[in-house]
Amino acid sequence: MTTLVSHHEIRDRFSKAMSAMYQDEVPQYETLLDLVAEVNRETLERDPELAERLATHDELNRLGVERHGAIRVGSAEELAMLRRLFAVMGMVPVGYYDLSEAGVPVHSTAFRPIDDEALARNPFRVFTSLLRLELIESPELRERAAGILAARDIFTSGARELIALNETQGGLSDEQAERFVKEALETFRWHRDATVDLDTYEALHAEHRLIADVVCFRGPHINHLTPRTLDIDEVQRRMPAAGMNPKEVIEGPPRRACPILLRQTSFKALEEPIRFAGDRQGTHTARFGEIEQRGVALTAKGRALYDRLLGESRRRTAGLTNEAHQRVLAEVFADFPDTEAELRRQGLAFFEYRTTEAGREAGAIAETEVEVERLIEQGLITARPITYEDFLPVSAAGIFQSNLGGDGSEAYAGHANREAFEEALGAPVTDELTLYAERERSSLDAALTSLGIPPVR
Ligand code: OOG
Ligand code: NI
Repeated sequence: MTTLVSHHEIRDRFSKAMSAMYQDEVPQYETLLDLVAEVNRETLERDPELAERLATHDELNRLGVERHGAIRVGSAEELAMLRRLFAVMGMVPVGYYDLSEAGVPVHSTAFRPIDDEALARNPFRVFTSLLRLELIESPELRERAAGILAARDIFTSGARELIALNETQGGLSDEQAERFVKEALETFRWHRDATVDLDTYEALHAEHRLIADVVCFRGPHINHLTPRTLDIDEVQRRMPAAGMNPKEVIEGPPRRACPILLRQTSFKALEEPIRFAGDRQGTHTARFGEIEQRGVALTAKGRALYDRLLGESRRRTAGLTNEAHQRVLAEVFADFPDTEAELRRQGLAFFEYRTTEAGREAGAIAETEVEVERLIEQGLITARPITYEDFLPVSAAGIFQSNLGGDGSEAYAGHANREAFEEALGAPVTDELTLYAERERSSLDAALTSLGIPPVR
């Protein structure tokens, strides 16, 4: 019998190997990691309460390892194989994101771990986009792109073997896992040589920069990695002095007492030298570094309010500097409750419940009709915000665009097509709201049961 290492162990090793490779390839990313670590350290020193809270909820461990990456692929076969590759690391497709509306001809999912323990260990996620060739207008160019994509194999034969082995064995041995990490990493490596000549690159580039990025290279180079910061405003402020060129505005909600969803910014993509077929030199701009600050996951009701307020603010923020942009956002988001109790009472955000020491001592409670808020006030249970583990399509489009250059934000007529995406993927994507709701529900049931109260329905 082969002893298998856990999928989570493999994910942890892989994410570290990926980070080391990217620091090596993009030295500015290493600078960004240092800056984020410095700001996180200072934030925790300044706010011991936050430090304590993160520590008691298993969030401190993951802070240092936390990151996400992003890749873009060109065909159904590539996407389906990636699904099997990520499964080796306990990562499954969660969520469907349509970016065509924002003028980016892709749709996407995030491969990520889903259970609590796995998230606490290493929540590494990869935002994965599939190019929508059907949105290329010229049939001739569309066929050329499809032909180029069909001729490449973005996986090593070693990776393919180990992925199949994982499926038959239900996992990998330690030695196989080591090899897997090395072989899988090859898929995400940067290539200075394009597979096409400069003319082809330019034709595809003229159609959309992103199409050239996906089609003209041997593989889907990792295009950014993203550490998690506790104070994104401060990192954004310090970026220029550290030699980085930040994108204009921080995407997502404004700064809040109770952070919601996800805020993101990046340093802009670097222009890098490329050798094209036929030995001509050129450049390509794809790779950048991003940072994120995560807050509480919102319910469907909370998300609808977020989307409405963001929509309102957009009309007023066009072309503003980050400072002014954030001021407008703060004003508009005054309508979004900003205390945990209010977020809970109005059913806007997801929480995880636990019985406290006092609750355990109190034992069974006589009444059957008890309000959760009262139990919290009495100190019998606690509620903590469940971290949002996913992405935001409007923010993602902003990140795409600031790194693709130009504003190119004309919407494609093609709309969301989740069925086509799942067909290409070879599996349905998991609904993220269901995951948060289940986590909340089961934690509340357990807490109430421990107090002898029948679960509320
Ligand atoms: C993905 C951009 C989206 C995020 O964090 O929202 C993204 C890409 O540029 O491929 O990474
Ligand atoms: Ni990202």
